[in-house]
Amino acid sequence: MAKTAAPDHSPALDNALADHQPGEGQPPYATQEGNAGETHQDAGAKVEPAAFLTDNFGHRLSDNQNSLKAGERGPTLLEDFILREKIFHFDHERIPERIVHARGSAAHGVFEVTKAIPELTRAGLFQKKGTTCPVFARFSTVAGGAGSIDTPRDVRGFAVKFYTDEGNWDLVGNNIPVFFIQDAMKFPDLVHSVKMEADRGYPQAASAHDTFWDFVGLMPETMHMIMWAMSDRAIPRTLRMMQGFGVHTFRFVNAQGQGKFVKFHWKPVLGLESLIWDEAVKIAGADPDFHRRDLFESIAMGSFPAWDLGVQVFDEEFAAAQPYDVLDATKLIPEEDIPVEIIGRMTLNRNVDNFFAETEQSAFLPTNVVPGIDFSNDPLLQGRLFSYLDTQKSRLGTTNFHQIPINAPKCPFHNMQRDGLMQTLVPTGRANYEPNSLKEAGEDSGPRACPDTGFTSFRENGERNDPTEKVRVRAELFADHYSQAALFYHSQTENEQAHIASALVFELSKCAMEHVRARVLSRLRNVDETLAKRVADGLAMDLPEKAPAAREPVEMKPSDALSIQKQAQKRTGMTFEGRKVGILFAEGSDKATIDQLKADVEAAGGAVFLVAPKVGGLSVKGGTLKADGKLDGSPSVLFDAVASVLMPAEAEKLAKQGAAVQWFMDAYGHCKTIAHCNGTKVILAKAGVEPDEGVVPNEKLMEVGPVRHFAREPKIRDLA
Ligand code: HDE
Repeated sequence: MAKTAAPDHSPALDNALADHQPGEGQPPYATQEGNAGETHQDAGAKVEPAAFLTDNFGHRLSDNQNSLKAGERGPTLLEDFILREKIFHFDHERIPERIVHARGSAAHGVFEVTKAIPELTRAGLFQKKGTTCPVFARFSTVAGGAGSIDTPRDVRGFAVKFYTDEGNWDLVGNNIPVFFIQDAMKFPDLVHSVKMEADRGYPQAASAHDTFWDFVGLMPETMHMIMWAMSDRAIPRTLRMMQGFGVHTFRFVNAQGQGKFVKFHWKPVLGLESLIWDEAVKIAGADPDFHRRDLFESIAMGSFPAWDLGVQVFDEEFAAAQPYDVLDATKLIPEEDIPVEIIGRMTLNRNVDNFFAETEQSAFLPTNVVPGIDFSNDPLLQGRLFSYLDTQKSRLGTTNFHQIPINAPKCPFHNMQRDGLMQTLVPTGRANYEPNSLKEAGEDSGPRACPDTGFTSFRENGERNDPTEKVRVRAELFADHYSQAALFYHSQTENEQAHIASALVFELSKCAMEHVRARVLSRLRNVDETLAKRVADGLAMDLPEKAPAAREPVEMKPSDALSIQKQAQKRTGMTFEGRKVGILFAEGSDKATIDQLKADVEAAGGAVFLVAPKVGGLSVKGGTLKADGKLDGSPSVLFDAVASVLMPAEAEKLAKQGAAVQWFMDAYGHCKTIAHCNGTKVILAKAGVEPDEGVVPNEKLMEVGPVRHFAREPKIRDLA
């Protein structure tokens, strides 16, 4: 169905559209010219009117009325992907409604600055009179569900999203300047008490019931707000004639870093108007959508609602002199004490095109502030700073909810956040971390922080002489990055140090960017000069200049607890526990020897895995023996130590097999204990196994244990 442009919308047009049934009496395919939406849709692009009906993947549908059946009266076929997609999508149409403020109506508009206030805030928006920015405003009731009436006695949400050049600023307020509670901790209790009662599921959208008034009676801090909620403010005549308030005390910060407290006010150009309670009740029956319809129709008719944005600005001195705390959201500042200064006007001039895509999916975040607007320590506000991001993720189902067009900023946004459910952006390159030096290799290195123009929190809390400061810094001692790196390195055995050097050489050899290798070497010089030299040699590179240390490292006494090998040397007993020994046997091997080895290892808490050229069962001296694994599928890397029991003739045969030779070569190369019988020697010789303390007759297996014999390593491997 063709989309209706908002300003043309009228009940008459509604009827005309309802009568139009595309598909009925038409050929299955419309003409080529008619298919305006044939081009692909970019993410977030408007769905253009189109003549061809397709499924979600662009396949044209020939019949959208009848499911596919096995014969006229037969069962529906599972094959019917068209039916399945249509029903499946329908099944998933709903998302969780907002926990509070579920019932809302919204519109697009524009905000224009009518008074520049650079002396108060560095926010780009407010630097020049006449600056405009697009806005999206959503008005809501609080307690009722998404389908509830528009005119209950309730607070109204007044949330405005400013799409500024410096990012979104969300002023998420109410039509009442104070709130029920003082601390975020009480919010779930407040909301539970006012929503429909937990056992009976009613009343809907009403505060006139036991639990709410029970809460009120027990929480005297609600009294001020109760005055407002019981006043005519809670039954506005129209959304267009109610005030809005930021409620909390916020902070303006100017380019010099000076801060002032600020409270935000929206004043309706049409003035304030409320209903009489009796009217509100009757309207609830006569037109439950009274406010939604009123907003939509006013805008559609070109009668655009407008509000002036005003500010009450004050300093710490004023705050300290009041008989109330400006951080307490149950208090207002009388306009007689601090007048409201008007700085801009919002005009709502465009209805949403799609209620779900825009109004329902809009996500407001009090944390959306721009440089020059900051928070105060109001404990209610502080709780909100956490809550909204969390709720949007669960309501919209993904951390990428900011990509939904209504939530996306209209200025560019770049960062290294990646992936996640429903990712619609396609970032290119590999700069998904920061810092990076990919630029030095001629690659795109991605965006960087901008200390001058980026958001910085107002440093001094300043409220009631709070001595703490908000800072993004690390304490001075955190600047020592090398002392403990050196401590670790110097605590290792010679062998372990060689492993570290080898690992660095291996890893950096895989690193194709030479400037990166050089930078790491320059840092290693702060850890240990010989290590740096060793690694440089391994890479065939010259040692670069030593990197300057942010803080000179200090000498620390080496610690044996940091070395695996030193720990292993100190360990007594238990060496077989949790370890596995592979025993190689073949045709004719001596079963008694194998059984004895197995029994000894198992008695010591270890496990044995029998390896043979064939698994089905070999005849051995003393019976038949089945292997747990075939030789070429059970390499010695799977075991902590190996043993072998072989008749000389079988050993001769195995010595010609790569798998057998490799079995011992690897065990030797990996510094493992090799216990063996005499017959095995022919394979050991072929595998280059030289006698050492870890190459022992089978009888010595238990004595030596499944430990590593690192003394062997220099013989077999050129350590960097
Ligand atoms: Fe909200 N509030 N709120 N609130 N609030 C939500 O966020 C919350 C409070 C307000 O049109 C939720 O997206 C906590 C004060 C408006 O989409 C949720 C606390 C004020 C809207 C939430 C408060 C508001 C919300 C529900 C106490 C006036 C609707 C869905 C610390 C200044 C925005 C959502 C829209 C919505 C939490 C108190 C205004 C659950 C925890 C005070 C206008 O995140």
